[in-house]
Amino acid sequence: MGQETTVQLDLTDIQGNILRSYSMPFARFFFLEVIDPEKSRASLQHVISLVTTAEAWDEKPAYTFNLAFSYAGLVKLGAAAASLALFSSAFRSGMKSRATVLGDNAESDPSKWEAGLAGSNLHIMVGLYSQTAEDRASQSTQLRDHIAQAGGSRIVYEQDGEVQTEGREHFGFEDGISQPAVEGSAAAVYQGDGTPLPDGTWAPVKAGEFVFGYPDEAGSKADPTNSNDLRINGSYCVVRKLGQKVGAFRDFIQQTASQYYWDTSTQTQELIAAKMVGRWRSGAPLPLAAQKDDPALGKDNSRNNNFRFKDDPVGYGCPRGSHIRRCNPRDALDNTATVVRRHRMLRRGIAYGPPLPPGAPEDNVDRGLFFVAMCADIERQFEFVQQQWVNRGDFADLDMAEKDAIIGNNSNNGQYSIPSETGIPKMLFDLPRFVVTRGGEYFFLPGIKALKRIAGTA
Ligand code: N7H
Repeated sequence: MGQETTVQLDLTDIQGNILRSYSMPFARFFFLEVIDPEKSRASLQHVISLVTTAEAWDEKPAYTFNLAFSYAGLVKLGAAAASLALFSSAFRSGMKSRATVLGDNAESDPSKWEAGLAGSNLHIMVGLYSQTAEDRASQSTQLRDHIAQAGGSRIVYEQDGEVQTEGREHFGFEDGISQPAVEGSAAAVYQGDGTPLPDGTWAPVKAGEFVFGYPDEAGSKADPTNSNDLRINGSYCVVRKLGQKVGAFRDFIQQTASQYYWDTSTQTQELIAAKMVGRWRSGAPLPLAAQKDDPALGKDNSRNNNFRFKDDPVGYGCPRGSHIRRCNPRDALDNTATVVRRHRMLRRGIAYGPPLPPGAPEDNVDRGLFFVAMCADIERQFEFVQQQWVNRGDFADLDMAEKDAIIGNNSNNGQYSIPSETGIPKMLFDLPRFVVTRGGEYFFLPGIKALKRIAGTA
């Protein structure tokens, strides 16, 4: 990394899933409605000591627990008005009301969301990660018993997540490779994780972009001495259940190979898939492996994120509209020094649902990504990326109508351009939607001290 840091993060107070990916294969998310605030606060008091913090691990635990609250949840639990007023308007409004900004229309419209994930009663989210399915089952039983006995809240929805074979998500790509390096965090970082500097190195992103109470990239920070501020050492947590239409994605790639490349070989289909994401399924990034896959590069964390886009302004290697170039343009935008680093997020999602076996027809079983992302500014980070970079093309000098081919809210009218230095550029039309929003909410992961205040003990 290119810069030394002096920031001391209070790792004992910050919840663990903000600063590090647990990299555990099993997860379960419980969504609770508070029905009796007093009993619910009392039950929270009992579980605070179980919450996994960002402190270093001598040994990786068998499971982890984290607690997050929606704005409606904080209100219901009786947080003080002066504290509530400090939260952002997107968080206070809730995810459903941000449908226009997020592009949640047509099949992703909140009116079509799963009943359990569409209500305004998602007050508390408990995140459980474990190394084994047995631990997930036994810890879930204990949690359900605790909730039933405490009587302050009821479980309204549960969502399981499982890391798929080789860590691949349902479209078959290696996921969870690129994460912003956070200043002062002890999590492992690799070349390419931070902000590109002109000398070829990378600077970690300021902690305040993700955790309240520390300077952000603009030098501002929430006042850690403000006793009303429940945000200190906490982070917003964007939760979205994103269904993936795997059969439609595979069909589209095959049709594109036939229609635009006149060659349906596996090699051509893999190339088209890679051009849409910006990485081969192995994780090897197109800027470092433009012509053919390099699985060894895909696996090598010291190399697989160490790339930039500026030397390829047209996008011959990695298309300007590809998913990774849109979601983190690195040095591709002229004003990159001031802008891109203000729109980062820590991704902590996990796949859900069974895989669709290779070659199998669409079975209409629900599968996808349980998307979880942490940031300190929902509007500027998550919503900006979703609205301006995912669902618009003009920021990259593409057609306004061109959207992210993987997660854009296309309705059989999408377009996607694949430039080529040596052959005919391809302009694909009529892209369907491959990713559908099935529900979600904005949550907040408080620091431990703030948790105690929410539970009424401090
Ligand atoms: Fe994306 N995919 O499997 O195709 N994503 N994503 N994402 N995504 C990334 O670098 C995927 C979604 C980001 O720094 C990879 O870890 C799928 C949303 C960002 O270079 C792959 C879905 C948002 C990055 C996928 C989905 C983002 C990223 C490459 C939904 C934010 C890092 C592997 C079902 C609004 C970019 C990796 C960087 C990478 C896929 C959703 C953002 C393979 C299937 C909603 C910031």
